[in-house]
Amino acid sequence: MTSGIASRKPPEMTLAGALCVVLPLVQDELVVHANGFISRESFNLEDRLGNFYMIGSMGLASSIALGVALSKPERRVVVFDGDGNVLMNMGSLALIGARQPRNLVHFVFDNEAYGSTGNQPTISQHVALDAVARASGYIDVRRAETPDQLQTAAQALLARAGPSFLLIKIEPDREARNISRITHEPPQIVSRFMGAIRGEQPDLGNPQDS
Ligand SMILES: Cc1ncc(C[n+]2csc(CCOP(=O)(O)OP(=O)(O)O)c2C)c(N)n1
Ligand SMILES: [Mg+2]
Repeated sequence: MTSGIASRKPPEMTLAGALCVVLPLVQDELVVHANGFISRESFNLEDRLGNFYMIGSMGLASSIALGVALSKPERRVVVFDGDGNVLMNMGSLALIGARQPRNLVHFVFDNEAYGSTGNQPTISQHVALDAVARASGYIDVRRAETPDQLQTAAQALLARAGPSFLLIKIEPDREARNISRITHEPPQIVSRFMGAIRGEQPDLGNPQDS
């Protein structure tokens, strides 16, 4: 008899691979990133003024996103979260479900590990985070295990009213990633993000714009 774990198909995506599918779909959304490699990988692939990178504090990306979503209902707010982060602050799922922010889309990159600190296993293998989100009251909950499923689900959720939740099963990075840290200081991350919330455009110094 094979165990559930042994018979499970390995995920087809790395974190970077999954971000490469999702990032082209993101337009003027505000994106709140969980700490660690999720922030760093996204920052290195495409830094945006509308990106908030959580530095250090685990679990809080979804809480910050909920606050922004409730105070700016006209803006779509996306969370790039990790399984370890979600497990650390699972009450945030309940609060999002209870408050029903229609403009909040919650993506969870689930590698079943604390990838940023050396792939120590989390318990997301045993706790179906999508089922927790559904029970908490998210109105559209999906799971993606392949790039095609991710593309279809992310596109749909970014175009619909939420709160919605997408569990993206990814493989842990097998080798240590030498990926650069966020180069902005925390106060700069905040002021850029506040500017993006207010709809300010970056000053690119292009004479054609004047
Ligand atoms: C309270 C707290 N404990 C531990 C850490 C160290 N730490 C930083 S990122 C991280 C792993 C986060 O796991 P997950 O959300 O699954 O994201 P992944 O690293 O797998 O992409 C840990 C343990 C921390 N920053 N804060
Ligand atoms: Mg993880």
